[in-house]
Amino acid sequence: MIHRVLITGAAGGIGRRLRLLLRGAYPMIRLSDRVSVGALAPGESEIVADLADTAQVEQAVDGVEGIVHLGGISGEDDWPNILESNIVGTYNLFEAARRHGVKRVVFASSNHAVGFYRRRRRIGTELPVRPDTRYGLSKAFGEGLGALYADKHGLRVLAIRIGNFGDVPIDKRRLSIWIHPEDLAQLVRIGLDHPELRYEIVYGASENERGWWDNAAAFRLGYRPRHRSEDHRDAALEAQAELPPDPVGDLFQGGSFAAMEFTGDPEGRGG
Ligand code: 15L
Repeated sequence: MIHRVLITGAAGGIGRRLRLLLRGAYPMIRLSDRVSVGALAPGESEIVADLADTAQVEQAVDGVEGIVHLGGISGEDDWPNILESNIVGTYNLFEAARRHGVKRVVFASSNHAVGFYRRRRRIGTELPVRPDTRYGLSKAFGEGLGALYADKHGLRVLAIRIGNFGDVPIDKRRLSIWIHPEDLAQLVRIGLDHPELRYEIVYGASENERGWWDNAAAFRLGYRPRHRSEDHRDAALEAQAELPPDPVGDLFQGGSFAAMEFTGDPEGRGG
């Protein structure tokens, strides 16, 4: 049983929601970000830390048993920023976890690790990664790092390829990849608590009838999403009708991320 949990990136959009949803589930939750997370509730503590600074990361992980690693950049950026926040930062986090005997890490990966698969394909977690951005590539790196630390050092790791996090799916693509905050909280708790977890990649998706992902690994671990994207279909499709077509993005699962900086002809590209 995990008692002491660190959440990195706790001041971000996902972090703020998960903080509320995990409240009370673990006796001590330490919240970390580069900025303060604000007033603390009973059972919460805070440490302001920069993931690129090894000494600060060591302090942040000291004494915790589980980590929910949400910290880093959550969209495309230039290489020096991705390198520092998502590659070096995630390495520092896993390395500090090993040194401090942390038992589990739940890693916030992203659908953009596989964003260059075509929308007509249904993909599981055993295909090679097809990152659609430097950001997606950094998430693939984090998944690999998790595998290394699980296999070499016995850390238990769940990498969640989060789709689109929010209260409702906001367009057609998001009907396929949406995850409600409560469903993500359920997956995070599986990552922190499931006795048989060693290393697993799962998709962070609610029950999405139009989904592109085979989430058998999550279901095997007991995941039962409670939210259905089709319940929001009309609003999402209305919102989609207001958007201009995206000749590249509409072909690929990663959408506009795949289209960013794209050069040439999409014919024959992607997986
Ligand atoms: C992500 O990984 C991003 O963090 C988020 O901002 C969304 O853009 C999401 O993917 C998405 O694909 O909709």
